Amino acid sequence: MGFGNPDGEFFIGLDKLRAITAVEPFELYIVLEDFDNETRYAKFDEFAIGNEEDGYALNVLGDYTGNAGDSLRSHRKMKFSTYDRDNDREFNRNCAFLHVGAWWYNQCVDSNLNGQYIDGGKYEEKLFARGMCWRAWRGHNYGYKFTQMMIRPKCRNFPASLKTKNSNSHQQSCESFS
Ligand SMILES: [Ca+2]
Repeated sequence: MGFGNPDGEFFIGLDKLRAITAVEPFELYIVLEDFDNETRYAKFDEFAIGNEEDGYALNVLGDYTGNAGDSLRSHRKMKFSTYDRDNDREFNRNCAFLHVGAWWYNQCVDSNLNGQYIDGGKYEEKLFARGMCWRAWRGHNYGYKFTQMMIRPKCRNFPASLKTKNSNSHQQSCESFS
């Protein structure tokens, strides 16, 4: 079950995300908007997470393209951590508690898109990566005004206008789905 409002603050829920991404190959498209109204994106040409037993790990993360930088790569293969379920690789700390948001933490954080909304974006250094953080663009001490993670099947036949120039790069993995 997801929670929130699909037009506003919304999270689809890990069970549903797992069920969807297990069926066929998916792409992940992340949009970030800062408080200067600049928008950047990060696209990953494959995306899938594990099941509950596997801690909903970020198992599949394909090639990156975009202009926001890749702040998800270091979280690959990590299980999902919440404030009450510490699956990260920080021995003495709980990353989800520390950074106030559930995520696929490693040691801990290049991104934290479930972090706090912080008006104006910039925050004190001691609040390190507590906002909706995507390090590769605006660093650890900035929370974006808007973030969105979108997925879509990568192997179906979309209208030409929706296709990207890289859509044939993984043709082989798509053969059984096209
Ligand atoms: Ca820990």
